[in-house]
Amino acid sequence: MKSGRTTTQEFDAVVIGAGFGGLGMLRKLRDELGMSVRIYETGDGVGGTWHWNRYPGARCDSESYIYCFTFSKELLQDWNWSGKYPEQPEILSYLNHVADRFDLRRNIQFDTKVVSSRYVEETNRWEVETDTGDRVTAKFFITWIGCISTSNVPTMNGLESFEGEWHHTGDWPHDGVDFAGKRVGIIGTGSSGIQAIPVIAEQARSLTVFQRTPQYTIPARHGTIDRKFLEEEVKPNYEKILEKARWSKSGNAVNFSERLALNATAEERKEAYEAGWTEGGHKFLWGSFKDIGKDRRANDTAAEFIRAKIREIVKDPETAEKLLPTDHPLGSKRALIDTDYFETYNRENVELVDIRHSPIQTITPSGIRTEDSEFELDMIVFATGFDAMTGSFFKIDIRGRNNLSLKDKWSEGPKTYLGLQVAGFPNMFMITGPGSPSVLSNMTVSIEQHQEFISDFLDYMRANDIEVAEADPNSEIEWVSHVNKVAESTMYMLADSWYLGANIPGKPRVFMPYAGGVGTYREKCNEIVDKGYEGFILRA
Ligand code: N01
Repeated sequence: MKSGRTTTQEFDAVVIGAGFGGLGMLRKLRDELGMSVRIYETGDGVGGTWHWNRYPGARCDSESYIYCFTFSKELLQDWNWSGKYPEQPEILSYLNHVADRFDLRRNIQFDTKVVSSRYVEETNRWEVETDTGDRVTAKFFITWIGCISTSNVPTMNGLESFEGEWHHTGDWPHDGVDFAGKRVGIIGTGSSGIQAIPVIAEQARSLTVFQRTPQYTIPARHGTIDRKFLEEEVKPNYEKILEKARWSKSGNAVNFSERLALNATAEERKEAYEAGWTEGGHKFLWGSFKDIGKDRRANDTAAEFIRAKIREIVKDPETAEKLLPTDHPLGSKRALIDTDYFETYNRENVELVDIRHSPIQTITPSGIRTEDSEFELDMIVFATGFDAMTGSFFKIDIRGRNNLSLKDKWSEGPKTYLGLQVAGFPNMFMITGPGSPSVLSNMTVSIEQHQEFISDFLDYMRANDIEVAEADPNSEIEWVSHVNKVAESTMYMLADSWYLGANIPGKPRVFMPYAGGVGTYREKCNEIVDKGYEGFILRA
């Protein structure tokens, strides 16, 4: 335990995490409901994901004008993003600006990890303990611990013997990493890897990419934001744009195509895919054909278009062949957009190693040995992802009614009602927990919807003298079954991905987020509210 503070205080609500989720929750509960709130934050600053993920090339893939808080009209009008997609340093500045502008820091205790939180039936309060010795109680316990924040450094023989530096993208040194003159190896080609690879390649002496699964990725066409678009189309129409995003499938204000790839001619398909590739970003998927996400034959037409692009871009045919994704449909893993990812393999200083066919055997003091080669490296970058959605919960000893631990309750996969509450854990709320659209959407839209839902719920409880709110176990069973059923009809079930826990050895294979879409989910939540918070057990 860290030494220093030891306090015993009482709050209306304790919130974990000072990222987008925690900051907005604090503002709502404190400034709109007049509650006493304490946020505990492990880091030494605000930002959450954007505080930790400082790897080169880190940025969000929702367009910047829609990746923001929307509770303040003035903030929306005042803040000017510089990039089409917001980059990590700018998102962090934005969150610092929000924390200062709305005077949020005074309710945040930084450098403090919550180690346990226990519901005490007799008092109807949560007892929260931290690694700094704080023991506080709160009526409401609210988690914003990030869906993708527990870094996964896979167990690899010999890592402790490596004499160079190694880093994980999700836990990147805050004062940066110097690649100059270094032989760098990177393991992983997911969202983080494909962003970092082109940037590291430009700075390092050499870059060796250890790839297990080739990826589909579309050019992002990132650049500075179109000022005219921002000033003339976005800012005067913000409310309309935001409303569209809130009721959309993915939390973005875009138009989805109504056309079917299987009804189009080969030429029409090529034209649509070329247009999407040229415009770039996720519009390649949304704007081309609606059956890509539902019908494997339609999906194959888009997948084959991307494979042809890879063959066209990558000059060395052997490298191009290794980069071709063939073992899973397009969009079955997290959809990716990139800047010069495939082009990077044309650089003299970049080498691609296929570890699916020649797996890593061991890390040696001077590099990495695969089954058929040895690579001398000065640095290893792990872009190997996260123990997503549940990993961060399990780092805290969370106990509900009858001392039931969340870890035990979720031993076969997470069980929640709406991704908001867990039966047996009264007055505990999760912002974008498992079972909500969260990671399948523009996060800020999903986060704000949960902040509003929770805040309205607590207000309703107060107005109606309700002391305890808890998910009904039957509603939880029905919701989990609905989440599974919706997932079954998607491409997501056809790949090994972190959505299914497949990246963590021993993790139950359960599809964790809700794939029904942000708008549908919002509608369900609203119906539940209209029926007096149906599915929740409410007690005076
Ligand atoms: O992690 P990932 P990530 N040996 O799990 C490989 C969000 N995000 O950090 O595919 C060898 O996607 C693994 O291989 P495979 C976003 O939601 C968003 O990149 O499992 N390789 C894969 O290539 C995203 O989905 C943004 O075969 C191993 C890679 O490591 C989520 O965060 C940017 C391995 C991990 O990919 C996570 O992305 C960044 C092993 N033992 C992140 N274990 C944007 O908004 C894993 N791999 C743009």
